[in-house]
Amino acid sequence: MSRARRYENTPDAHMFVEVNCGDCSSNNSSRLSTMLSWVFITSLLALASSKPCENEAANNELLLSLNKNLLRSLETQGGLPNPSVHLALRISDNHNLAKESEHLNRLTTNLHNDLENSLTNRQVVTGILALYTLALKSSCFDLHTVSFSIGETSESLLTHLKRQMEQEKEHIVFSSRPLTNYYQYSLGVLALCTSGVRVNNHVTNKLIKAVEHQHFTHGDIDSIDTYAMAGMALQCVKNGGFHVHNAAELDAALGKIKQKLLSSRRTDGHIGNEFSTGLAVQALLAMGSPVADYAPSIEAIRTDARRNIYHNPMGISQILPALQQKSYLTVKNKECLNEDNTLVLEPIDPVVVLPSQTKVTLKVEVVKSDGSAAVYTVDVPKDSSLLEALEVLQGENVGFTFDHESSLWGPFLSMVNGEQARQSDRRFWHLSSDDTALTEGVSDFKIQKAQKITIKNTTY
Ligand code: B12
Repeated sequence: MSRARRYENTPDAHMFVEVNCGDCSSNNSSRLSTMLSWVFITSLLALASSKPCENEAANNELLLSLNKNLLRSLETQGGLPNPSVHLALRISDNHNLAKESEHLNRLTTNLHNDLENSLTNRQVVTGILALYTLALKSSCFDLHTVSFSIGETSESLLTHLKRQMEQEKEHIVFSSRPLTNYYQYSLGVLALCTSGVRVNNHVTNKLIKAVEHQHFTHGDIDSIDTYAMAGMALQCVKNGGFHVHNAAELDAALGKIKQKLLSSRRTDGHIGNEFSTGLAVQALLAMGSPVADYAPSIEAIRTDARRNIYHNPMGISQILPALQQKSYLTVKNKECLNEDNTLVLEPIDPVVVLPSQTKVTLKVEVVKSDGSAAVYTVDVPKDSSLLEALEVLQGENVGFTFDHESSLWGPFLSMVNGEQARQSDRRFWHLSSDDTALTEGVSDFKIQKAQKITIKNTTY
């Protein structure tokens, strides 16, 4: 049984002109057709000049197909509507306004009610509240009309978000960490700022200090996603002129973030990994970086997308704005006027994927918090997800049990062999394959070969 919620800079003005395909329909060949010797040369020239056009057409096709996949996910994903997906669809250049408006209705009813319950139960839901705010703002929804009723009191969404940020800030004062994490803290600053709310200087300062002290980690490595989100949040604060008090410190933090992102760029263009590169590009765009700083990373994202790396709607929602050279800051000035309405979903034939006949042997090692380890072996069909493999193993009644919570990214492994890795204790079940950390979770990671999966109760 799974617990928790169920989910299914103006520098945008930087136009990223990478190819010039204005001369695509060259008609030189007709004039030279009588001169046989020239035919060969002109054909070659035509081929060369059509390449940029082909590239541009292929890139546009890719964008459209990712956009459609995201739109399709609104129908295929069960559970609560996903505000991050809504945000990406709304920032996009191509729209299906009817489907987006239907999704907006689901957000303002289903997600809204779920958030109201969480707030009633005094839960800290900073990140999802911030994403909800950004999603509404991206649809030009009047945020002042949105409120939550807790007991007898009704207060606006923005008041609740500000209060959550105060709680997070107080927690940082006592333990140097927010109640949730700095990614969500940054989302909170970004959502308030893009909604035109003056962000409390103390709240911003805590983020600036965290950048200074490099407090952004993901397990035991740097969290590029968090640097990127903090970059967008602080750039918004800077653009809003909210932080005149400590302008030099704010600039220093932005400089440090930019440096971190650029120094984390791999030779293949990725900044961090495949799943942080989209946010990193968005942050560089927001911070007004020159095209050369992010062009290789956009190319890396395109290559990944063509290899179908981004099948999780969350992944697509974070790269799609970057591929269109936009960042989440766009929502600040969004007017929702004269929008395109040409995105249509062609019916697709349902594909029945039969389990592979080929079996692969998986070793599953569980390392509990006291260091004790247990190893299991299970044969599963090739291309099974890790989740499916763990289900098979659990079904064999050999002492292995597990449970998961749902999240925007899908099932998050929370309990193994009766032991919870509690986020309140800053612990989680870390996943690795043959000693290399997985970059995907249990439902996305596919078993393609025999390997040892280690699930280790780890602190972060
Ligand atoms: C903070 C964080 C964590 C924290 C979460 C706890 C906490 N309270 O801070 C910790 C360190 C525990 C963590 C763990 C993992 N994470 Co993480 N995490 C993030 C981060 C930076 C922010 C998530 C967040 O707060 N979102 C905002 C809120 C509003 O959304 P939410 O869905 O409610 O958030 C919850 C879930 O996202 C969940 N969660 C966090 N990571 C992951 C990963 C997966 C696969 C799932 C299903 C859920 C999940 O924890 C969040 C807080 O409760 C994202 C970055 C990003 N780009 O999204 C990476 C990110 C989601 N994580 C990622 C990964 C790979 C992992 C691990 C699989 C790493 C590993 N090898 O073990 C594990 C999860 C293993 C498991 N038990 O199932 C990838 C996912 C990529 C993908 N294609 O699936 C991301 C995108 C980072 C990256 N660029 O690689 N993570």
